[in-house]
Amino acid sequence: MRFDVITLFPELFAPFLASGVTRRAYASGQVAVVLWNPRDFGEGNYRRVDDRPFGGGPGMVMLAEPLAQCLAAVRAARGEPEAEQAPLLLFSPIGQRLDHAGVERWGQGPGAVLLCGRYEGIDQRFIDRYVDAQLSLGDFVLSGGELPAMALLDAVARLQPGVLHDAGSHAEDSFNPALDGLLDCPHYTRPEVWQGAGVPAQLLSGHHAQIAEWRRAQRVLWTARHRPDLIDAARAAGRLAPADEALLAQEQGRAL
Ligand code: 9WO
Repeated sequence: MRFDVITLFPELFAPFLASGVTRRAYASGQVAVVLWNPRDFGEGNYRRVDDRPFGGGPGMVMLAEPLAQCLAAVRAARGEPEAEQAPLLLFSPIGQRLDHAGVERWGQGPGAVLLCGRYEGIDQRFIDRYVDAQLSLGDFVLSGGELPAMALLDAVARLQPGVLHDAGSHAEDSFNPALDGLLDCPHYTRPEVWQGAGVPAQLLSGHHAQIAEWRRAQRVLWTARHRPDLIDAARAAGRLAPADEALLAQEQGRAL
């Protein structure tokens, strides 16, 4: 699939696209990323992309016209028939919260066009006319939409076949509803004792069934403690086994 990213700071993406387990997905075009700078479509000799807000106030607002021209160039390059156009996504705190289901939704099919805002924001008329969905990472404000765009790209890229070293790896991720929507279990590596702290004996036992049972119990108990909402969702979806319920009942008895 293909993502076109509209950003005044395309250089922020270079080290991100060239690093980590996802690098090959971008380099091979498995997740193709094409960067576009609205400044290339800016107004006048200074290639202006922003202006002062009507009504006054601090800061600058991104001009609609350079964004519209940039988007037209993106649409032409993608060459999609109008009915099959990839969605234009804007990252903003007023958007719908991005979660695993959203990553799967936006990371399928043709991909998407990602618009990264800067300054105080974007002329609302451009948003009303062209933006298909607004996505939020949470209730906080950034200085630009680039980090959320990279977050979506990263989450999409690691779901692609062959990106993670071992094929089972992301099947076991937290928030993968195909599994059970529970949090991951804690991880340990060498040394066996670090600053006086040991490693759970089950992990050192070499008994695969015992290890799997311990990990499942940890996932259930950690999720119950840290994200009880996810336990409720897992139960509602029928993803908790009788053994999980027994464990939770036992833990609740201990807490009372
Ligand atoms: C900022 C903002 C703040 C309160 C209510 C609505 C808002 N919209 C925006 C906005 O679209 N800002 C643009 C993108 C321009 C300034 C930097 N931008 C931004 C995106 N800041 N923070 C985000 C963001 C995106 C996704 N998840 C969390 C924060």
